[in-house]
Formats: sequence, structure tokens, C-alpha cells
Amino acid sequence: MTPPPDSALLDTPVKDLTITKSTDPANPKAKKSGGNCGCSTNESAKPALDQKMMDRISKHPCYSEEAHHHYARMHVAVAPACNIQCNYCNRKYDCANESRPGVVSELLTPEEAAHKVLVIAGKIPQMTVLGIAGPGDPLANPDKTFRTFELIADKAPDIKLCLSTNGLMLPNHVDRIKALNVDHVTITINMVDPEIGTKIYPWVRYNRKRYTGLEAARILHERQMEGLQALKEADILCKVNSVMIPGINDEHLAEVDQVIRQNGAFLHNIMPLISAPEHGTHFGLTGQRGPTSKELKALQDKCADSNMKMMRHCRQCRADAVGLLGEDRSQEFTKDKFMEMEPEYNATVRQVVHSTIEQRRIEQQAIKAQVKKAPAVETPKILLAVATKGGGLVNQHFGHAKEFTIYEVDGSEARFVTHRKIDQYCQGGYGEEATLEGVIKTIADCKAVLVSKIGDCPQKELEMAGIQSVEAYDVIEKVAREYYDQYLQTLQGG
Ligand code: CLF
Ligand code: SF4
Repeated sequence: MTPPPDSALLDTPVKDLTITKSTDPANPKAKKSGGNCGCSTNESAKPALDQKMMDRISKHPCYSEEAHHHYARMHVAVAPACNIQCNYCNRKYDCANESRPGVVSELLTPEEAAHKVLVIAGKIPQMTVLGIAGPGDPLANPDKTFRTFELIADKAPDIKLCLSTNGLMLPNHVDRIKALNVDHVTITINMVDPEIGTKIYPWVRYNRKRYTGLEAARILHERQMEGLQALKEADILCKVNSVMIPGINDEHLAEVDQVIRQNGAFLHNIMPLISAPEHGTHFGLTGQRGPTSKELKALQDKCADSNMKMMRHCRQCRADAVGLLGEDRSQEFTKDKFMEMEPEYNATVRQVVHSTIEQRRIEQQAIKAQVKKAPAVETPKILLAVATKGGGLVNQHFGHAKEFTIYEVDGSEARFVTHRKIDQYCQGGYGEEATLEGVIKTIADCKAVLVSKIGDCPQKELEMAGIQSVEAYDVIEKVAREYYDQYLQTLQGG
């Protein structure tokens, strides 16, 4: 029998909010965050999506921020070759256009990939999207990529197909992408000015010829624009990824945002350059730095001022990623393991699980609507760090968190801002002092941490740093609202 889905996603929330060791919420030790956390995303100013569009993205964890709390994706690494050279890649690792640099995925044949998908579709029925994102460029390996899609479409038609490409060969394949019902395509576009492109791409290989310098960057740019236009004409949803490279394209990406928006992109995902010297990339070896989180957020906020949706929940996954965006279950499904497993794909069971999740989402949306307010006066903005293992809930122990989800809250609403990775505090039953210091540093600008449980020791240390601990198990926005109201009362009470 197919096992039930990860219980974390379908847990029933209990109504309980405990602010442990209530300190003065206006603790002067805490960094001032009101008004300076810089989130200028104004969702209410954006045009609402129509129902058809909502249906297209509602189970895609990358295209819908809300969906990423509930639904998982998986990647299969079937595409080893690449046709361009990016200065942040050295081909020893997964394609850095869609993946975290420094990660090597296990290469599969299309048949092995299809087997893996059918295994995981049974074990993780909330997995709704299959993406091909490397380890090279999927469209530099069209036979393997499309063969994999064909096998999945035939055997598991409820799984959405997704691919990510550098765009060089995209115009040649849009018809086939459309015919295979691939509804989501990502292009990595780092420039719309080939002069800037020369600092990012030393060469491209196109029509069996190798181009360098300005000519290479111009070809790539023209092909990317052609591909974007063709996707629009074919009514395929396009997300654009851009790697932010300080001093090279950071000031240029606002223009990229404008251009891709005018050309029909649905979503823009600006990712930080990761250029560790040990990865051996050109940028890593020449000391090119990546952006700080503050610089990244400032650029995302600037671009989000337009009508364009800005993706902020990207986790720069692996080319063989499995699970919710914030979790990495790829090691549970290495080739030696999944080839021993029987495919448990069952469309009916999956449908039941999805219906349960959808019911839960409706209930949560009602709760979120209840706690949303229209404040009569301007209220301070604060940041909160949330420990969650999915389902839209505060439902994770402080010591088990490997990342915090950051929300910005004011008198009106709680808005998702970003994720921040941390080292897990609790290791084998006890916590490390040095790890805790790092965790506190990471969330130093937050007023409180919302967790299902926290031990006395970390709670005291957080309190000394001006961060309150809130124990709760409920919808994130509701817990955030309740904390905020108490915070405001304390502020107003002097
Ligand atoms: Fe994969 Fe990419 Fe499709 Fe998502 S990932 S191919 S659109 S299914 Fe998502 Fe991962 Fe970020 Fe990519 S979090 S790296 S944006
Ligand atoms: Fe590397 Fe991807 Fe760039 Fe190819 S497109 S060079 S695999 S980062």
C-alpha cells in the first residue's frame, strides 16, 4: 500500500500561542527593524491573477510562493552536456544557472529517471512537478530531455513538466516543448546588453561553431530574446532566472527585469552569485564576490516595484533535488537505493492527497483573511523568523530548523520575505554554543522566533539578544498576527 504523505504537511494545527519568557518586545538591544527591513513588495498593487492562471501555477512550488509550503518538486539529472561557458561554472558541478554551485548530481538515463519519478510520486504524493535542470543544459541534450518527458507524460500524466535552460537552443525546441505539454520553462538571462555579457560568457557553441567575445554574447542574447518571445506566443509560462554579480550586472538587472517583463516573462528570480574559490570557477578564482543578502534584497525590492512577480523563495536546488523546496531528500533516493524500489505511482491516491492539501489551503486562506487588517494609521514593520517544515504552519522545533522563513509584519498583514539558512542547533540531543551564536547572528534583525518548541538554554540566549521565543503550532500568519498585536500593545503601553 502507498504510505501516507509526509505527516508534516497534513498535520492539524492546534490553537496555542505561548510567548516564552515574555521580555519587553521593544527591547532596546534588538536591532531597529521597523521601516528599515526594506521589503517594498506591494502585492496589493499588482493586478490579481485570473482563475486560469491561478490553476496553472497553484501546485507549482516555484511559480507560486504559497504552493511551496505544500507541494514538492523533483529534478532528474539526465542532461550532462552544455553549449556555453558561464564564468560562474566550471562544468565539474551542476549547472549553476538553476542549482547551488558545488553540488554534483548522479547522472541518469531517461529510463532510470522515469523509474525514479514513479517511485517518488508514490512515496511523496505531494510531489507535483518534475524539472530537468542539469547537470548541464537540458536543451544541449534534447534527446535525453525529451525522452524523459515523454516517459513521464505517458506513465504519470498528473505530474507537471518543467525545464530550465540557458536559452541558446530554446527557439529550436519550443514546438516540441508545447507538444509535450511542458507548461513551465525557465531561461537564465543575466544581461540584455552583450557588452555586459562579455564579462559573464567567454564563449558559446552554436551551429557547430565556437564564438567568443561580443559575438558570443550577442548570439546568446538574441537567442534568449527569441526564445522568450516564442514561449509567449506558445502560451508557455516563463520564469527568468538572473544571477546577480556585483560590479558586473547588478545595476543592469533592473533593465533586464523591464525587458523580460515587456517580453512576456511571468516571474523573475534574481539569485545571488556563489563563487567559492574551492569550486574552481573563473569568478571563484579571480575573487569576484557575490552580493550580500542586503544588496540582493534591495535589488529584488526595486524590481518588485513593477507589476512583475518577484520570486524570493528559490533555494538554488540540486539537479537531482527531491522534496519541498526547503528540504533535500535526494540522499534517500540515490541510484543504488531507488533502483531497488518498486514504483508506487497511484493516480487515485495522489488525487486524494492533493484534495486534502487543497482543503487545508482553503481553511488556511480563510484564517489568513481573518487576520489581515486595514490599519487606520501607519504601523511599524517588524521581522519574524519562523521554523516550519511545510504546510504553511509554525510546526518545527527550534533545534531542528536548518533554515528560518522570514516574515515582515505590520498592522495590516504578514508577508513572506525570504529564507535564511542556518546550521542545525540540535545535534544528537544537545546544542552547540557556537552554532547558536551563528543562528542568533542570522536572525539578529528579527523581533521574535516562532517555533513549535524551544529549549531553555537557546531561549535565554535569544532573549539576551533581544529576540523573543514564541511557542505555537498554527497557521504562520495567525501566530505572526497574534504576536504583532501583543508587540504593539507593549509598545503603546510604554
Ligand atoms: Fe525545478 Fe526550476 Fe522547474 Fe522549479 S527549481 S526546474 S522552476 S521545478 Fe525552483 Fe529550485 Fe529555485 Fe529552480 S527553487 S533553483 S527556481
Ligand atoms: Fe555551467 Fe549551466 Fe552555464 Fe552551462 S549554462 S556553463 S552548465 S552554469
